[in-house]
Amino acid sequence: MKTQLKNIFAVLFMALALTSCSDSDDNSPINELEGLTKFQEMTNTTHTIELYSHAGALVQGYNEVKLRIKDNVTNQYIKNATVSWMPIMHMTMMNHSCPNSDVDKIAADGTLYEGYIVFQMPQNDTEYWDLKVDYTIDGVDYSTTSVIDVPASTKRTVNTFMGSDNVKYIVAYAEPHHPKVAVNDMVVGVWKMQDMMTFPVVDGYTLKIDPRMPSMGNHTSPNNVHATQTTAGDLYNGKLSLTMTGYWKINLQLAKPDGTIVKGEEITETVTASSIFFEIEF
Ligand SMILES: [Cu+2]
Repeated sequence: MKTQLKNIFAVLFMALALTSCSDSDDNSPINELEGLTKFQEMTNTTHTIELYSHAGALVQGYNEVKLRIKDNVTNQYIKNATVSWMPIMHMTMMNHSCPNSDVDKIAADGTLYEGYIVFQMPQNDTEYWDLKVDYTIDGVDYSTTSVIDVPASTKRTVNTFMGSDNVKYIVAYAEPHHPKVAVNDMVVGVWKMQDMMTFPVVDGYTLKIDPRMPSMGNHTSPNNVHATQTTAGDLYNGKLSLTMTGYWKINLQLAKPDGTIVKGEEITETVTASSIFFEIEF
């Protein structure tokens, strides 16, 4: 049975390899790159780092980024590297980084590594982001740095603010990528700015959500669930209820574990929007 399945997959793989004209030089799992688009290559003398995302681009806000490391000589993808990265924004007066995760291997026998980067500001004419990727293969250290393209988002998906506790926070919208008229699984992130280069995850808070349609009497929706964290260091999970298509403003309040609101306002008859919010339109 196993052999039969293997044969079927082998045939499928060959059919795919014949119909697609590229990427035939690696023996990684067939669906590894499904839904991903390469948006950049970073090359040094020894390797080429391929950067992938669902959208095929980086955006201001939360980005799930995947990468592969190709040996420039053998054209083989490296499966045993240890990888880290450092995004830096080069501004006129200073440099700073942004919230970003560790880079982990997705599957032991695959070639992809993944993590997230939250760009809290977009590039502009004179200020830009670059990404430094450090990696170790068989005890040898390598590095490469490239300028990356981070255009401004038209909808707000990230908020940077000073809390009432004088801590500088960043909250970002990660999912749903493709919102539906439904109760959507929502993923957000909460980080603090410890210094210009260090943005750790904030643990144990609650990001309260109140989605509203400003164009329709500012109505809300039922069955929303505020975003909370299951495991320290992780992103936050909630439920985002969207009862119709269109433009929604997701009003936010960030609450400490003891319930203290450090930023954001409750929506009332007179307060129609919070000072921190996400926007979606679908
Ligand atoms: Cu900046």
